Amino acid sequence: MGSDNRAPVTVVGLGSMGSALANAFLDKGHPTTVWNRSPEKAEALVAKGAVLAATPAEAIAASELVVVCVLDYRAMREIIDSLGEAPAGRVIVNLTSGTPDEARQAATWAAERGVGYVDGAIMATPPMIGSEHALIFYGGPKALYDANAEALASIAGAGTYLGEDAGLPSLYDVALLGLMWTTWAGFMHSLALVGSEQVKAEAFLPFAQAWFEHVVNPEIPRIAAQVDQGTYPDGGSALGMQAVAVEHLVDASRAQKVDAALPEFLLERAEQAIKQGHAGDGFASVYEVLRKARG
Ligand code: FVH
Repeated sequence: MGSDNRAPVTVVGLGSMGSALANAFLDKGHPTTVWNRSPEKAEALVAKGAVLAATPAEAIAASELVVVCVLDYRAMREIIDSLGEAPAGRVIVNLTSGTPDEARQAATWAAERGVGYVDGAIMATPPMIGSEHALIFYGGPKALYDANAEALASIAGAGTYLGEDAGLPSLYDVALLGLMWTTWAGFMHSLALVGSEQVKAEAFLPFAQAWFEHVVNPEIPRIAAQVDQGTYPDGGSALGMQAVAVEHLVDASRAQKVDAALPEFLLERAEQAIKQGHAGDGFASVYEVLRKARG
């Protein structure tokens, strides 16, 4: 499709992310209608060619494809409910972050009203939007996704369809965020430890980077394969031995007067896995403890 016949798009919500989305649609030549609760946030986009709708109903009437990106699902539902009548013939692509349950409830709510609904989770920051590296996960009816995939490629080159289940994008989203935060937390705990002896973070950094490159990252595919197979060969470093090393980490953290909660959590879960019979298995066997909610 040339830029003069790009599909019209409506963007509802012009916070940092919604503005970036609208901006990317405009950059790629989509006739773009926008609406935001605080209309002043639309000024720069209007100067660039966007049409500012006076109401959500007017915005949604303007395009078959309606991208919603507001603070949370409650805000999204408030906006759509304020329409009164269901927006027939529209496809809502909801890029608001939330939980898998919220996404599935929204999909059910949309289906009951005959509204097309695709859920999405943005794994990018606003400056990345429009680039080939921006990743957005999508879930919902495949026909609806396929019909809008070309337009959605304007906001994220790495759009990835996960399947018919609208809850999967949010599940992947929270899983990746959890990975990011726990990795950062582990790094910050290591900095707190060396910092307790006045070692500068930047002096320690090259060792942490090499550790990630040569030890942490290469282990990830092996852990994934073991988790899928449900068997955890120790590879020469059994959990029983590693738990003793984690105990050193707990003891050293306490002795250095550094917050020990993170390694204590790890030790407690490793000890539980050992109690379940995994002392001779690899570290990945802790997965068997983490995957079950504790009563
Ligand atoms: N920004 C980021 O880096 C992350 C990247 C990953 C995905 N998130 C999610 O995107 C959603 C929107 O985030 P945002 O960064 O645009 O957030 P804000 O700049 O705070 O803008 C919030 C917009 O939501 C509107 N809004 C809030 N409550 C209501 C409501 N009750 N009714 C109507 N609109 C509402 C708000 O309007 P206003 O305050 O400007 O009038 C903004 O348009 C979010 O789910 C992130 O988790 C972003």
